[in-house]
Amino acid sequence: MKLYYIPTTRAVRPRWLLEEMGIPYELISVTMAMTQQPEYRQLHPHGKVPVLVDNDVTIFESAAICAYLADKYPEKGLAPLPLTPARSYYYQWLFYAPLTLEPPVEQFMFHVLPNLPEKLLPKSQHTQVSPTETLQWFAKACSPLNQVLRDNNYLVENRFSAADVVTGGVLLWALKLGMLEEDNPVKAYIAKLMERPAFLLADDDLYA
Ligand SMILES: N[C@@H](CCC(=O)N[C@@H](CS)C(=O)NCC(=O)O)C(=O)O
Repeated sequence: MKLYYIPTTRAVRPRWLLEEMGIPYELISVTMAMTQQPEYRQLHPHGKVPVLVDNDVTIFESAAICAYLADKYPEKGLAPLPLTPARSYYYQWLFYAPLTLEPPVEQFMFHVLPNLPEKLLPKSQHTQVSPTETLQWFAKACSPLNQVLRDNNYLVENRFSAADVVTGGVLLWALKLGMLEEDNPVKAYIAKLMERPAFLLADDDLYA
C-alpha cells in the first residue's frame, strides 16, 4: 500500500489512521513541484495529496481514503458497523469535517493570513476577507462539536474512530493557524488527540 504524502498537509490524516491501525505502508514523499507533473496527474486529477494506491485501487480525497481504510480493516474497530445508528453518526462527522468545518479554516489560511507564498496562492487570487467574520464562521462550525465533546472524549459513541482522525486533522490545521484561542471542549479534544502515539508518528512537526 502506497501513500503519496507531503508533511503538514491533509495527507497527515490517512497516515495517522494507518499508524493507528498498525498497517504496513510505503510513504511516498512528494513535493508540490512533483505533483504538477503529468505522471502524478494520472494518480490525482488536480495534482494534490493525499493519494492512496492499494493494489488495483487508486483513491484520492483524505476523508474518503480514511473511510476506505477503516472499512478495509474492520478488525481494527475504527468504523462502526454498517447500518447501525453509530454508523450514521460516523458518516455525519466524517462528512461534516471536510464540508462544514474545513471551509472557514481554508479561508483563514488563504484569505486572512498575509504573505502566503505565490506558489500556494497567486496574489491575483487573494481576496480581502475579515478575520473576525472568518473566526465567527469557524466558531459556528465548531459549536455542534463542542456540544458533543462536552460530555464525550470522541465523536461517535465515545469510541475513537476514523471520524476523529478526519475531524482532528482539520482541527490540527486550525490550531496551528492560531484559530483555537478560546478554551473549550474542541480545544481540549485536539490537544488529547495530539498526544496519541500514532498521531505523533504521523505528524512531522514542521509547522513551527
Ligand atoms: N479535499 C482534498 C484536498 C487535497 C488538497 O488540497 N491537498 C493539498 C495539500 S493540503 C495539496 O496537495 N496541495 C498541492 C497543490 O495544490 O499543488 C483532500 O482532503 O484530500
